[in-house]
Amino acid sequence: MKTLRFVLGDQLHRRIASLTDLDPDTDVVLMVEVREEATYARHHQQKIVFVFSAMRHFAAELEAEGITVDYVRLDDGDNTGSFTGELERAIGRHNSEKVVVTEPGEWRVWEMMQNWREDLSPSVEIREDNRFLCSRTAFEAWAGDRKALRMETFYREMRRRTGWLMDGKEPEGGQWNFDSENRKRLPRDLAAPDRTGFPPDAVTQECMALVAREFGDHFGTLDGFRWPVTRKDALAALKHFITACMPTFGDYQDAMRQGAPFLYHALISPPLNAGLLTAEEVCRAAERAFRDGKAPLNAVEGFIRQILGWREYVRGLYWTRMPGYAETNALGAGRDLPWFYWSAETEMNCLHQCISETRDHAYAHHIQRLMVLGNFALLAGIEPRQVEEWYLIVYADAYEWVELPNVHGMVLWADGGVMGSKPYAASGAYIDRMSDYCGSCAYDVKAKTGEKACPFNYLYWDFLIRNADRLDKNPRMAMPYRTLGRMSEERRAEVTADADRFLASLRSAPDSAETVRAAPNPPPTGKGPSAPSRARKSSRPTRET
Ligand code: FAD
Ligand code: DLZ
Ligand code: SF4
Repeated sequence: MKTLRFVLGDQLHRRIASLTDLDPDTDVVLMVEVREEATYARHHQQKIVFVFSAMRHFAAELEAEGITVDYVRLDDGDNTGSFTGELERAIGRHNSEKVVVTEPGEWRVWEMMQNWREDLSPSVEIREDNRFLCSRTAFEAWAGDRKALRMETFYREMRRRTGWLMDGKEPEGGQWNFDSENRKRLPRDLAAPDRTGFPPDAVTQECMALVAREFGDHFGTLDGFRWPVTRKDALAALKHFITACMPTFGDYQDAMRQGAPFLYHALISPPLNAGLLTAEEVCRAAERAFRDGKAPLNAVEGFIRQILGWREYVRGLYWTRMPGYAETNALGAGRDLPWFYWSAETEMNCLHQCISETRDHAYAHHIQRLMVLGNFALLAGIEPRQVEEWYLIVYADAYEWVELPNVHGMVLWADGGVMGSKPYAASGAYIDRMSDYCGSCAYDVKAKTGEKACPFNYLYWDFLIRNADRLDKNPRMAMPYRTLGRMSEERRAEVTADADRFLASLRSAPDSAETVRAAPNPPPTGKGPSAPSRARKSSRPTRET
């Protein structure tokens, strides 16, 4: 039977479910570069280059094995621009009797696949994505009727299930979690390790030229592109991380330093999410480093928890709760995304640094995403949809299955506590403790009120005041609300006045044409000059607050 095996741009693994029983004599692998995928969210330029170049390399590797690949390039004159259009054309070209796909990473594409099953004449088989350590069905069984789905409970179950970092039935070292030993301040004289960058080869350079031509008005710069685009290079990046960074990963996992965007982080999320690496081999490599005495338990446990725990957990949560998950807005946040998220033009140095690094590398590490960029969006009460669209656009590793729970649940608490028992709200003191940003800031992190005070300081209390009716009964928020209760009326009024003044000064569109030119490739925002490309369709249930 002539089977058409459709592989998407984030499914680039030789043993992906849709390729397992491939017959090179009869079957054709279909891969397509389509405008719709590059623009449903106006992705960072580096993200598009990464996906296209990784797809082209993967196709070449399959061909080198003797497999027939039908690869449609973006600039192919007949390209219809969408998955559905290209699949229909390919079915006609190959007279296919059957189509095999692997389930996608986004609800949007899942809905498309359901339509293919109904509308197309060859049968369409959708296979479970075999790259994850917990299947959608296994997660649903674990979730059952639980109201709150806590990562820590899930993670322990996964440790038992895989046997990783286990000593018989007990966790290695007698504890499940070693975070009390992690998350130290970075000593000033400690130099961050070199990053293994992969200079663009000829294929990547061709993709860079294409993206500059077709998507040059998208957010982000291309010059610093150093992502691994083949499995070979992704494995080299993993090896470098395990030997050079893993031993210190836990200690400085939460640290931030001006001019050092990568520190001890793995930089593997784009290749991992695209299929160039698997979660299993990454976790096994980390565990081996511990067993061989090359990395301490606090570091290895902390790292494995990110993948076996957080990564699997957010995916399970996404598929269990979609499509309704994206629609909630538990804190009723409705402010527009400030323009500086695109231009990096803000006097708040921490935000300026994190946004500039995001623009230059399509990357920011976890704490920058959570405690600087996310914390600001939470405290300022920015509308979840606009924040989510921003995160989906700007990071090379962003796909909705992983971006949405992290932003909607972890950062914005828009799910009302499904994911986290309380919002991760913090004042400037946290950023000052974990970074050197405050030393070069126009604001004073120690000042609590007034024009020069760090905006995080009064926004934090203003957030608690604004959301008292939603949060003050939360047992995990008892302490800050007790402190707020002791605050004088005069001080509360100062907080509110500072916050109102500051929030009123935020612009959701560029101030002037001058600013537009100054901003690198400013994309249209939700309220900006041109209409937004909505990441998600409006076919969802109506918003609850
Ligand atoms: P490291 O810090 O070295 O961690 C190792 C690996 O652990 C990562 O590669 C990643 O695969 C996994 N991991 C760690 N934390 C998480 C997490 N919370 N959820 C899922 N996986 C995790 N990660 C994405 O892959 N795509 C996203 O779109 C994404 N959006 C995020 C948005 C917000 C607001 C936050 C707070 C986190 C987000 N993350 C996302 C998780 C995390 O920030 C990135 O995975 C990490 O920064 C990638 O860099 P790294 O490979 O150097 O990670
Ligand atoms: C992110 C992305 C981009 C920019 N372009 C393509 C593409 O042209 N072709 C393709 O197969 N995949 C692309 N992707 C990845 C898809 O968006 C991803 O497969 C879906 O979002 C499902 O996770
Ligand atoms: Fe950020 Fe406040 Fe520190 Fe400035 S003072 S860098 S705004 S935390």
